[in-house]
Amino acid sequence: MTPPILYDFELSGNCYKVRVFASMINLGLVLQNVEVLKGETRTEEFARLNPWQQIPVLRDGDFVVQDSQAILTYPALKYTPQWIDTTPMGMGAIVEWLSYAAKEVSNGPQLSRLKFLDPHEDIDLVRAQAIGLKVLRLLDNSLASRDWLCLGRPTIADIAVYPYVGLCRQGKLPLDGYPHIHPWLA
Ligand SMILES: N[C@@H](CCC(=O)N[C@@H](CS)C(=O)NCC(=O)O)C(=O)O
Repeated sequence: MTPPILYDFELSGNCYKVRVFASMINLGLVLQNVEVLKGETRTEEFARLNPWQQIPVLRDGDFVVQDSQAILTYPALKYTPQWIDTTPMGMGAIVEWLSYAAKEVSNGPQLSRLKFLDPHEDIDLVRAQAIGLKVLRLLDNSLASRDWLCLGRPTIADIAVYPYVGLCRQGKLPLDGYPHIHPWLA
């Protein structure tokens, strides 16, 4: 089997979601480095691959999928259905967290970290950190009564939320005072 290609950038937490999931399910990936900071997502060639001009992008043969949440669903359904759920309630529970990863976790911990990685980014740090604090508080509350985000087992919901929460100290969002997040991250 020819391994799928991940258009990847090492510092990107969204790419990290895909790499960490692939490693957990033993899915080999060919990593194609895209130098985001040098503008390689802004080329016409890259726009033909992903009109949104963002990484990560996964190519598996002729099939191309972009957006880290969408990418996680693809190998989960194809190879490891125990990491996803196709019942109406199970899918609803997972997609709820995927959406939260794509909006609140992105607008909070992801943007806070990006502002410290690249101070020239036009990011409202006060707003991003306020959202980040809310994300950490709600996540800690959710994990107070359970080991995994939903369905009582690890799913792609956990993988989607994990990277930017694990890296949130880089956005000056300390993890002290969130006792339930630590064992989940570990
Ligand atoms: N919703 C997308 C967001 C992807 C995203 O934010 N990608 C960033 C890197 S983490 C990117 O490609 N930035 C380059 C740009 O926007 O020019 C996902 O979850 O994959």
